[in-house]
Amino acid sequence: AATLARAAERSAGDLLAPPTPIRLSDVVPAPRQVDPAPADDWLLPPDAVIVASADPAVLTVAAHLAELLRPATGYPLPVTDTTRPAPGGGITLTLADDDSLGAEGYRLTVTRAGVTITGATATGLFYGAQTLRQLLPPSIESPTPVTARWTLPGGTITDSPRFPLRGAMLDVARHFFAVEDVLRVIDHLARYKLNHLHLHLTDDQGWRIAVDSWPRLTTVGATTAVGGGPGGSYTKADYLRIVAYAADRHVTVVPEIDLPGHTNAALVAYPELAPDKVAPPPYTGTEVGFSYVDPSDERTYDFIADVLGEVAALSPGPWLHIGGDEAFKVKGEVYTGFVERVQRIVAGLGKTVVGWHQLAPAGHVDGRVLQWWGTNGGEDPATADAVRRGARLIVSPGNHAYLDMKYAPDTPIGHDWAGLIDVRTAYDWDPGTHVAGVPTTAVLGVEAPLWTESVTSLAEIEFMLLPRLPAVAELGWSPRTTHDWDGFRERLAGHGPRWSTAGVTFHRAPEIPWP
Ligand code: TNX
Repeated sequence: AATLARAAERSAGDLLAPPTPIRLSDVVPAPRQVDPAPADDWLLPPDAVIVASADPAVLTVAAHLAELLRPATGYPLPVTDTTRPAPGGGITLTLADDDSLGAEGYRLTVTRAGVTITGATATGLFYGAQTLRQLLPPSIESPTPVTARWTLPGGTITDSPRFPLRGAMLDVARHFFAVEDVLRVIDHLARYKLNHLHLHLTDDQGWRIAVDSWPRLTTVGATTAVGGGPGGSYTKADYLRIVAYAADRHVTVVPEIDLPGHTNAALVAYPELAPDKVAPPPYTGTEVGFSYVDPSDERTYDFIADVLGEVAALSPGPWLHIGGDEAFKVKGEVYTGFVERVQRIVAGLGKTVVGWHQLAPAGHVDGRVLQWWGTNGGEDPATADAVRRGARLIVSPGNHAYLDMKYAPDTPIGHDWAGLIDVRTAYDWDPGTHVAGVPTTAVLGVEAPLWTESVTSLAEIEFMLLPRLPAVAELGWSPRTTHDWDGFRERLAGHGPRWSTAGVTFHRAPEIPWP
C-alpha cells in the first residue's frame, strides 16, 4: 500500500517535468524495423484531420485514434473518408495489399506532410495507431487539454508481430472485478499490442459467469471470494459488453471454465456434481487441489456440455479454455478419460481446446493448445510429447510470466512460490525456445497470467501489470534480434510519465531509469 501511495505522489511532479523529445525508436514493444528521418519531423496542427477509407473497420480505427488524441490536444481531429488533405496535413489510414505486413502488421511514415499508416488489415492499422500515440509526448495521455508541441519524429516504422497470440489472464474468481475494471485492463493490453484476454471465470472461491441452465452457479456459487468478500458475477450482458469492448480493440476474449478441479463453488451450488453428492462448505481460503466434479457421473458431462455451450455461444473467439490444472484427486486414466470427453464436447461446439499443460497426457484433438505454466525452465517430456502429437503451446512460465509473483521481497502484495519476478526476469527469456523439445514453430505465443488471491482492486491489478506486462508484450511481438535489456529499460522508462499522466498506477521498479 505504501508503494502504491508513493506511485500516486510522484504523478504531479511528472506532469511538470520538461518534455524529452521522443525518438522514432522509443516504442514498446520494439518494432521490427525503424528508419528515422530527423529532417521529416512533423508538428500536428490544430486543424489536422484523420483521413480513412470508407471501410467500416478502418473508420472504427480512425474514430478510436481520434478519441486517443482529442482529450490532451483539444483539437477537433475530424474523421473524414475523403482524400482531400487538411492545410497543415493529416493522419491517413489506408488498407493495402501488402503481404509483407501480415495479418497484424503496419507501416507508419512521418513526413513534413503528415502521417500515413498502412496495413493489410484494420488490426494492423489499429497497432499503427497505438505506435503513433507512443511517438507523441507523454502529455498526450492527459485526460484534459494541455499546451504542448505535438511533434512526431520523422521516418518510417515497418512492424509486425513475432507470435500470433499475445495475451494476459485476469483471475476474476478469487476476487471479482467489475466490468469497468476489466475494460481498463483491455486498454492496457491494446496499448502494448496484446491481442488476447484470458478470463479465469470459475474457481473454488466463486463462479463468475451466468449460466441460464444452471442458475445456482451464480445465485449461490458467486457469493463468495478469497477472504470472505461479497464476490459477484457477470450477467450475459456484462460478459458481452467485455467481449465487444475487447473486439473494438482487436482483443479476443478466451473464457476459462476450470475443470475438473477448482470447482468448489460449483459443488456448493449443485451438490449432485460432487463425488459424494454432499455440498461442501463455501471456500474463501487460498489452498488448491481439493475439489473436483464427479468424473464417473453422466450428470457431470450434461453440466459441462450446458455450461460450455452457453459460454461458447457468448464468445466470438475460437477458444474455450477448460483449465485442467491441479486436479490432484483425479488421477491417471480417470483424468485423461475425463479430459478427452471434455475435449470432444469443445470440438462439438466448433471451438478449439485450450488448457493448462496438465492436459498433455490426454489424447490429441484437432487444434488443441496447451498453456505451459511450469517453473523448472521448461523440462516436461509429457508436454513435448503432446506437441509431437500435434498440440501447440502458449508459454506462461510461472517463474517469468506470472504477474502475481512479487517483484521483490518487500512487494506489498503477491506470491513468491514461483520466485520473485523483477522486470528483468519478466523480460530476459525466450518464449520461442523456453520449453525443451518444443520447436518455435509450435509456439502460438505468450501469455502473462494474473492470479488474484492477494489482488483486490484495479490499482492493485495495475501495480502488478505495470511495468511487467510491456516486458511480456515485447517478447510476444518483437523479433528476437531486437531483444536487449539495456535498450528495453530505456524505452520502458519513458512510459512512467505516460502512466502517471493517465492516472494509472504502476510499480516504480528500481531497475528502470524513470525520468
Ligand atoms: C497455481 S498456475 C494455480 C492457480 C493459483 C496460482 C497462484 C495454475 C494453472 N494454477 O490456481 O492461483 O498457482 O500463483
